[in-house]
Amino acid sequence: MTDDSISDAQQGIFLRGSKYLWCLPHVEGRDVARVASAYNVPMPIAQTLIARGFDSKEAIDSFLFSSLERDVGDPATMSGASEAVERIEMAIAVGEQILVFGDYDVDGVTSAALMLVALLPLGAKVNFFLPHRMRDGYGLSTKIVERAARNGYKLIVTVDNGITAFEPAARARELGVDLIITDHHRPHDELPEACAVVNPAQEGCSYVFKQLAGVGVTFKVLSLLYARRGVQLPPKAYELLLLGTIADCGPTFGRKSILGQIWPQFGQSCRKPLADHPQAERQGERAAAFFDRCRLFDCAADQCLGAAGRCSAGS
Ligand SMILES: [Mn+2]
Repeated sequence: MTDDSISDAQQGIFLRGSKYLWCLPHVEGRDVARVASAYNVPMPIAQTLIARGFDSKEAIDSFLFSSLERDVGDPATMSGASEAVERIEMAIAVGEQILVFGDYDVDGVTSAALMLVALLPLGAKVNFFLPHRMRDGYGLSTKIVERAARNGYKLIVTVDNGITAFEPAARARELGVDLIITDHHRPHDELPEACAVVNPAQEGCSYVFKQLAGVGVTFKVLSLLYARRGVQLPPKAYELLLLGTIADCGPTFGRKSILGQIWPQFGQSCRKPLADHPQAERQGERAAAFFDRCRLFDCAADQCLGAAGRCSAGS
């Protein structure tokens, strides 16, 4: 913020960082103390919770202690998810070749990896294509569809892209290649013609949480597939979900739906490092340590995986 706006700020706490002057919203000291003692969390965490609107017991409980049963939306309520699952099941049953078409950013890479990690153990004949940032550009193209058809693919599943792939969808139809679109970007008024379009942002989709990353949408389709088979997703699926989610849309990470999906499983892979955390004994401190790790993780993911998409393939 600029110095001019400081005088406008009615109340609040100012903190001077190395680059910015931060204005923290004013919250009642009494409320901060009450939340800090009720949840056994440090005062700054209590202050942040209240400042961000988590001021009732229900809101704080839901944020800090989400559960899969209580807080996670049913994937069957996501428009197109059932159709997508049925088409993928058919491809597995008859041994059709499936091409997963991803994206070059962290969300797109983890979405494609998640598809493979989940479909390969089910016996799917599945391969992936990640576009080259410069050579292929973003999103499914008619060129890729034509190449996939030439190489014998009968089903293309887009992840983290495809919601505006009108021409590629029409070309796939002409070539007898079925297309499933899974995406989280904002749709246009019309949708591409495809076997199934899964995107919580599309009109009429009743799935409750609209801000899923691409990897979150991929996860919901796969969790429906696995639920219908009565089996558990591989643990790796949750790590990829976490990685893609925090790298793609940090601000929505921590919303109860996302946290609810990944907390129990990620808790397992984090158990050792968190147990090593000197102050990780109590729930609130575990949560704080968890978010610290996520911030680090976010940077690392963007730096390492995001950078990979900017590099030339080299030799
Ligand atoms: Mn994305």
